[in-house]
Amino acid sequence: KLLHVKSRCPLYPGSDIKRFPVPDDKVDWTREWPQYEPVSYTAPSVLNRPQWADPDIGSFSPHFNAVDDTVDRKSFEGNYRVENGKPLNPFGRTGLTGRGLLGRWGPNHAADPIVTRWKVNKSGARTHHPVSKLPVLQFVSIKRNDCGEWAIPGGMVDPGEQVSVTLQREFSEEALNSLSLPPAKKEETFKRITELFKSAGVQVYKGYVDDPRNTDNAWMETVAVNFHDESGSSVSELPLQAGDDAGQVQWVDMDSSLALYASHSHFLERVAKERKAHW
Ligand code: RP5
Ligand code: MG
Ligand code: MG
Repeated sequence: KLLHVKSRCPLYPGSDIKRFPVPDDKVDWTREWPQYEPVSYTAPSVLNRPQWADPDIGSFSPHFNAVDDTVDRKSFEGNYRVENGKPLNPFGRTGLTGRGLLGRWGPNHAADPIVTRWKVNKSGARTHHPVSKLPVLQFVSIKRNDCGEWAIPGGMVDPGEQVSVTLQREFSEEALNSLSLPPAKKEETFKRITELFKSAGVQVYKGYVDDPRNTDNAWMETVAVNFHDESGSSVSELPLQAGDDAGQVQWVDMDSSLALYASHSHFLERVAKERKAHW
């Protein structure tokens, strides 16, 4: 099992809260550790009860490990434990209890669209990496406004929403700025992007995300799907424009040295292997 690292980042994102330091050998819940004194933190933006957030535990006792009304509280990682009414992170201790910036107790489901094309030279021939000798893939990457890190343009699955819809919606919002396009452009963009996303895509990952927002009681999970523009003539032609929670957007060469948000480079590695591309 993966040893989460970003889920133990010393400073909790968007705050001045410091996590209780958890060494590698104390991550697993089965390791007894009476000295463990995690910090409790739930961001004011979550406590304000926006429509995407749960109430605090106490008066509220949702159905964990189940689809609760329209909210999917099942984990891709199997049944998680619930202790004193609170779900426990299946990947172990994080040094922080409560929900931090996450709205849901337990799993917070997201979807990550990995849109790729082959890198080509001026005459349109595929570019091969000098060391691996393999063709180089490029993916659409956004710069997150919250932390400034480059990432896949993913987002949360709305209650009851099909993952296929989330994938297309989040890509359109963050990489094509669909929310702010004039109506005519919006329709044209929607048509083009539906063309690419109507293919099933290749699912490369489904499960826990090592996200810096994770806590002992709330964590990110995702379905990462690759939509590949083989001929370079579908999305490649669409003008990229950052929108919603993205500050910048661009095609980025895929390489193992990329430092990306959360465990995103792990998902890209799967895409590279799948398509026999450079990594
Ligand atoms: C990551 O957070 C997921 O992999 C996904 O990319 C993202 C979803 O959160 P927001 O972009 O909506 O903040 O864990
Ligand atoms: Mg979004
Ligand atoms: Mg997002």
